[in-house]
Amino acid sequence: MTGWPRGLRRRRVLGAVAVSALLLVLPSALSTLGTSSVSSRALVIHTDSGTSVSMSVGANGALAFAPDTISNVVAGSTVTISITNLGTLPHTFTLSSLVNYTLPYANNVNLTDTFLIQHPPYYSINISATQGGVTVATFTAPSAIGSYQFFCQIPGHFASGMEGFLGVGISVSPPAPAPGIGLPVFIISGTIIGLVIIAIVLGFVVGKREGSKYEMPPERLGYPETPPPAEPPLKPGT
Ligand SMILES: [Cu+2]
Repeated sequence: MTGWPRGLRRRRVLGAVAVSALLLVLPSALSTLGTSSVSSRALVIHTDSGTSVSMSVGANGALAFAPDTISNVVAGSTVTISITNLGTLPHTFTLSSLVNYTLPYANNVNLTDTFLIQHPPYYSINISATQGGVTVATFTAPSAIGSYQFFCQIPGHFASGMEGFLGVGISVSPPAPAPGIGLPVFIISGTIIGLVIIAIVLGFVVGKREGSKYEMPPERLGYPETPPPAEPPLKPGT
């Protein structure tokens, strides 16, 4: 290395910093993309006669309820949930009978079945698989104050994050993201994309460096101008 002009060297360092920052941010950005397909919206309305909720499932193909939280339901009041299926898969809205208990995610896709045999649901309804179909669930809210988990009973759906919480007399927070395959897949794909970017950048830098040996005019690199090649001697008679 025969000394790079300062400006060029600074640009290379800045480029390396930018690529490193991208590599750090990319996997988490991609994993955010993967998990934020359905956001919770304020569609819970409380009136004297109870709580009414407009909910959708299967938005953008996601296995999720939107919203996935129903807060501040009055104990013993009537809850009416209108569930629109935006996809074409069958689902269930199944409300746990256990107060302040969160069924954890597990790799066993039949986990909810096992759980529900031991703890029959407080309420459960099949959601029509017809795209655009609306299923109306009406039930009386539990009498005990606290958080009640609801989920989809179709095998694999709960494990993919199809769940939420109903708060009786309290405000509830959305469930933790499902571990699923989403995060590892996005970390792996993010890493591959990062490696490809490194390869492209390295190829560009090395190529430029090799090319500069032959193509970059010395005066542009700030070197003293080399004398022009000696002209061939004039042939006699011209
Ligand atoms: Cu489902």
